[in-house]
Amino acid sequence: MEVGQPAPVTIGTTLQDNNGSLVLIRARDSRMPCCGTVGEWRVFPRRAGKVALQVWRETVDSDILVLVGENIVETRIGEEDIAQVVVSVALGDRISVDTGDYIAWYSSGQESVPFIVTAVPHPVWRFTPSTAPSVGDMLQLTGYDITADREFSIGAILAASVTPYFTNTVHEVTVYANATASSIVYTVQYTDDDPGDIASLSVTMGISELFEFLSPDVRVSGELVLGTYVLTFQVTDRCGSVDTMDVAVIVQPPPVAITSLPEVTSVSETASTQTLLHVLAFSTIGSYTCSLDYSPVRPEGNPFMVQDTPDQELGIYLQDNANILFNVTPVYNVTVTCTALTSATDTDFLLVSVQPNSVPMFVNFQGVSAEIPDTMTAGSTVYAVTVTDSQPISLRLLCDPEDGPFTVASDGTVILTSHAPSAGSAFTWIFTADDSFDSVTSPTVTVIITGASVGLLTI
Ligand SMILES: [Ca+2]
Ligand SMILES: [Ca+2]
Repeated sequence: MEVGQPAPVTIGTTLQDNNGSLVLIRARDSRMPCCGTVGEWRVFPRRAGKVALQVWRETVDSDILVLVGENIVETRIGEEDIAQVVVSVALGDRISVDTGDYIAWYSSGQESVPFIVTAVPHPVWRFTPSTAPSVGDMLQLTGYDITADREFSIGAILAASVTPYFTNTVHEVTVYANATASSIVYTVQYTDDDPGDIASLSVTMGISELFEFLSPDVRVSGELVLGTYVLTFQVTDRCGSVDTMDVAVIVQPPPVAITSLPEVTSVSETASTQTLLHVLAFSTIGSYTCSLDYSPVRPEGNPFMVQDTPDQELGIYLQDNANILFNVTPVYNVTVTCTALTSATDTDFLLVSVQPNSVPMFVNFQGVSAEIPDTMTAGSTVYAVTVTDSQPISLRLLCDPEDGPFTVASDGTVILTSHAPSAGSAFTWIFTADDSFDSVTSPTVTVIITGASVGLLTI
């Protein structure tokens, strides 16, 4: 849209003989017809020098104007009085104008914009400020006279206000359901490529029951409920150009944590009954459902399980007859995933190392040969072995020939089951100790029955 003269070169050639004057046309055709920016100035300079092309705006008092903005155009010596100068204003330098703003110009040197006297009223104010006006300066019109009814060789083309826009790059945020009122959830960012519009941008948010908008921040306003909420924002510049942005706010359950994990524990490969390996603890005490995964997997399936402990806590157990063999898998990595009633979950790990069985050991072995007097009677103790193991041991005595009258008691003592055989009889014994996991045999013991005259000898 045009304001002022669309073809200034066709307007007048007369120059005012002034220095440092500010000229303001207060006629209707020199007022901005709409909201927008000055995209182009058109001027016909008849003298070299700098001219500040300005826009002034009425304040509450229509006789007091404020300088909204200016663009400086410089005409070098040799360039003056030749042609109309068209100044295309870069986007970032455009003056934001409102309907009714006035065109004016200030020349620090001699006046360079020519005029022609009009027959119709076309009021022009002329001032000679002591210094060049700066943006924001006020101008009191009262008391100044209209210089004359004149048309000047100056005009402008208005550009539409460019649409403001949001600069946020993230459009989805997560907030925990226990976020307290007034916590900031999101901050909108926006701008306008019309620099003069930025200060006047206004942003609104659509109605939300859970969130409130205190520009530029979105805050929690009530008790949050799980779900996804789309908030719609609108940024509007002073000319009414609008941009919108949707932001999804996802309300998630407050986080939970398995505080007792990660952990390392061990269990013997001999464990054959359900064995508690670990009691789970959680950061927010409550009701949890847990599942287990494990590796390496095995054909027999998961040897571990979750169930309540006697204290009504959650425990990770080795199952009955889990049959975990150290030689097959020395360590299991158990993945524990627990979910609270809020549906918040956490996953952590329990390393279970398998302890190999300690094999029973024969200690305090009396020797690999023994002599038993033929005078010994049934019930007599004739030999003793000791076996150590952490588990209960079953001991067996293999006698050759097998009809030898010997038996081994659970404490390792060998007892005659009848009167000693006749002198010269010989036997061999082999003891077997079994912890129900591993079976160990002793060295062979050679047994000789000696006559009474020989006496009791032990080698
Ligand atoms: Ca704008
Ligand atoms: Ca053992």
